[in-house]
Amino acid sequence: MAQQPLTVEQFLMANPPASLGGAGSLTALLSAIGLVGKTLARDLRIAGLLNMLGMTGETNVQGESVKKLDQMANETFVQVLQRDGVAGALASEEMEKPVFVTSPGRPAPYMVLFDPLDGSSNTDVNMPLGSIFSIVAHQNPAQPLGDNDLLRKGTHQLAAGYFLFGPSTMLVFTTGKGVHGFTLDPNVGEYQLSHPTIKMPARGKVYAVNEGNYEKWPEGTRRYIDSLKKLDKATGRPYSSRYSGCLVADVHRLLLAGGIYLYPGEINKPEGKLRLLYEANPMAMVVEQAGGSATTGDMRILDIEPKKLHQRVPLIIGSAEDVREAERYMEGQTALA
Ligand code: AFP
Repeated sequence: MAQQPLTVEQFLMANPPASLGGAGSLTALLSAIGLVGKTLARDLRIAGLLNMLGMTGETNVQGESVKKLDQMANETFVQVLQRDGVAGALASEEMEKPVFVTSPGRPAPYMVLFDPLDGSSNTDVNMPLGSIFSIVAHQNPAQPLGDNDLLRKGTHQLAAGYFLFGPSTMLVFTTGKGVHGFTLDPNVGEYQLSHPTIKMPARGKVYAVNEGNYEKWPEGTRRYIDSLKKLDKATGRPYSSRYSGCLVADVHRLLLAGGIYLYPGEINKPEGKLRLLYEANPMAMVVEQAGGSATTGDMRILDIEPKKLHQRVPLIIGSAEDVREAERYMEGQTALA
């Protein structure tokens, strides 16, 4: 009989992440996050039958119209992680303020920041969706948590990852010891190790960007994207354009096949669109752990000192050589005439 792949819990038992506030607590938190993913996978699969498509009629802190599935996903994260008691604070793309969780006599060592449903423009058209999470430590568990405690640099993340809701549901995460991918077997109800120790190719042949914003970009960014379309066999150009509207789906492709994703700054919006604490930071930790890079065009994402919970940053992420080349253009330097 074929060897049964490890489940997430078995994998974490065999490779215990450094835990705070008692052995196994980070494993318990990751397992609780796993339950969120299973619940979302179940509901997303039949969303059209649950009257869960369309809008709620509300607007979130980002000024975006809230989809019913955004709200459902956010509530699922909060309900499951509040119950667990190891997370002292929960911050989400869908919530203006964090939720603080107090468990009397049981200091909660972790804080979880998440994008409950990434790719909302895909919800009603059955296209790929994701969820993104970042786990950071409560620096002083004896003290009550405040809003500013969540403003931690990406290098302080203890773990980060995402769910990809595609043809299959995957959980991909890192605890700082490489990146591992698990596929959910809905018949068994377990995530099973399908992609151990993912290594990102140093260079790819694919780029992912919303070219509809081309006219809004600074000169360096335009020149870089133009350079990818040049006929140049030596450097594998032209690259193919692959943009799904879902950061998780696009970065997952790059993690396995190489290439680059960009949501760059714009002339009138230099901070770009994506959020630092629950989109850019966790995806940057995953990609760096797989050998790739993540930058604003000038600065390593994980070194940014956060100032606001819903702060936005330009994101250029992917294969190390591709990101370095993009940076050269964005710094105005031209690598290729
Ligand atoms: P939503 O989750 O708000 O739809 O945003 C998705 C996202 O953050 C990222 O997943 C996409 O790559 C990008 O924004 C899509 O943005 P555009 O629609 O402006 O291209």
